[in-house]
Amino acid sequence: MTWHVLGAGSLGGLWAARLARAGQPVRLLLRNPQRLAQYHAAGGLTLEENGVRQILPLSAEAITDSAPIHRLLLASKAYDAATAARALHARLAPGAEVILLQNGLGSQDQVASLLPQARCIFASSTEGAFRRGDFHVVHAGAGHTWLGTVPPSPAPEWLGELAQAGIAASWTADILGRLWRKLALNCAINPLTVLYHCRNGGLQAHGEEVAALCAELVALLLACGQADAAVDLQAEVERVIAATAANYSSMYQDVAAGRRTEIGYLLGHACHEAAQRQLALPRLQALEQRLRAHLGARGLPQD
Ligand code: NAD
Ligand code: KPL
Repeated sequence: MTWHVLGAGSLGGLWAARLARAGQPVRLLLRNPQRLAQYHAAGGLTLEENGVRQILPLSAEAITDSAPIHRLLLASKAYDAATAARALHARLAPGAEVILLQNGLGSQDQVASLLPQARCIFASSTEGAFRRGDFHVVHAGAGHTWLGTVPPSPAPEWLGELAQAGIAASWTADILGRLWRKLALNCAINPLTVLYHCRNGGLQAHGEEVAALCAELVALLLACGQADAAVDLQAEVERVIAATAANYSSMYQDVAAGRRTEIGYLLGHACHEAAQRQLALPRLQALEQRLRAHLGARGLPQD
């Protein structure tokens, strides 16, 4: 079974390169024929790990091709996932499996409703990768990927292919809990690093604010039926801040580089879910407003 991978960015490129190196059939799905021509001119996808660069001439095609897709890894940003799903709708075979590798929440449901013929598998990953340039991916930090469906279902047999390819992954019956927990961590850390213009460790000077946000996030998780994701949230946030003290958060890096953030699927989703439940979370709502204003002042999308 061919692994179709959209897009050829950081995580998509990392998975595609690893699967192909393990002998799995992989085809990259590129935005249009021009992008495909650029890919061919680059000679393939470059994966850089531990300072070693390897060019992998993976097969690729434009998303506008017509061959049916049976297994898709959708590895776009959350705000691009629905557009990509619409573009691929006609190509997805009945019963196709679609792995949704988006951070945050909200995009998975959008895609699942656009692709009723597919089995959508949600993923939450702690891998670290970035793009050094077009079709050039750097694996910056080993992590783990959790996969599962809503409602829970048995693991697919290809899970073993991931292990053979060196992709550390586990199947979970509680993928929503995993996604909510990561969303809560991101909401407690990332926006403040943008507003205080600091590394994650800089938040140690704002302990009270972090604690107050964690208390509201716990209230939200409980209201959303995510009690397991709420356990010891503040302690884990403090652990992550200490363990990643020298790092800039992903949202900080996006803003610094003038890139769109995934705010709509992180803090925006949290505030939306609170509003749906008429749950007053003043700190979180004020944080969302401050962050949106900050993004707007820099000419960046506020959603
Ligand atoms: P990325 O921007 O590096 O890659 C996304 C790719 O998708 C880009 O190459 C883009 O051109 C492509 N794309 C988007 N729409 C497309 C379309 N319609 N047709 C073809 N290609 C399309 O993003 P990323 O860092 O790989 O992140 C993907 C998701 O994984 C995000 O939600 C992110 O938060 C999450 N994540 C990333 C990391 C990481 O270390 N990079 C870690 C954990 C989670
Ligand atoms: O995932 C992160 C990010 O930067 O996006 C951490 C390190 C957990 C900070 O929220």
